[in-house]
Amino acid sequence: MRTFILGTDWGSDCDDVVAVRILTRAVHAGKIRLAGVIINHVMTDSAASLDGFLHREGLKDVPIGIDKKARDLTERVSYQKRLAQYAVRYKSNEDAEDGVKLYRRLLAQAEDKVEIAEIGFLHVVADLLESEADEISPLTGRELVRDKVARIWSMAGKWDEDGGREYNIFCTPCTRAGAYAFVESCPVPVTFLGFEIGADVISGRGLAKDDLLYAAMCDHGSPNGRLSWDPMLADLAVTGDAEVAGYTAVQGTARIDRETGANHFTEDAAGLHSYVVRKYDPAWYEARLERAILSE
Ligand SMILES: [Ca+2]
Repeated sequence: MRTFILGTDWGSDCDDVVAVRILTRAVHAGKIRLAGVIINHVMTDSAASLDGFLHREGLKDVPIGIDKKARDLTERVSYQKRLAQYAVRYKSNEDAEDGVKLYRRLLAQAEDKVEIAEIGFLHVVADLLESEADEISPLTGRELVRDKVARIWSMAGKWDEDGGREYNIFCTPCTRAGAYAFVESCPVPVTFLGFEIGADVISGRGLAKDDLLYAAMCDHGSPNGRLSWDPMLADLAVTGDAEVAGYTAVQGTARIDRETGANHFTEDAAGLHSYVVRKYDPAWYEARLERAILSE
């Protein structure tokens, strides 16, 4: 079975919660295993709210890591307090392991290659790549990723124009530097799903009023659904095949401008990077996401 580690900027937008719903339903359906979640945007109730949601989703033993450096990111709380009420294992961020250490531990322990789905900022994965050998593993982070990661799926960038800019990359100097370092040094294939993919696709419209995901979306101010960047990345990653998930993949080499966060792309059949292009209209993806969100 394919194993995933999720990276998320859990907190500022509710599309991360929709994405986690898609992943937890995929776990229950026996499609994937979720080995851990690393939070890369730290707020007061980050770990507790994620733990609470995972427990309510029926996943009770997923380890949570967090960016202990928590550099220059803003606080915009919406659903955290509500979800934190259900926390069991992680009552505060102090209970969560450092994100890089958890990545290293999960990769060192993995018997088969895993995949990383990233629906937030890229600076913690970049820190993983730059990490040195330690008590967890004699391998550097780059060696661990090379040996233990099959592919990284990243919701980041804007690929329908040269010089496009997208939040997960340009948000702060920290995220820009992280995205730049990640793209330059990641030794395994990366599939990007850009801003343009989810910008007119709504998900989370068909939820029951007693669904905790619905409550979280209301807390965010999105009772009628939300744009679908992270859910579409989750669906693409779980599906594991761009064509089947409704996309054409463009292969090549991505580049990030460290100062502005602008992205560039050079097509190359041998490149390690790809970005996806939609094949269908928004309704096709909305129906697909609704099935993934509501499946038992
Ligand atoms: Ca996100």
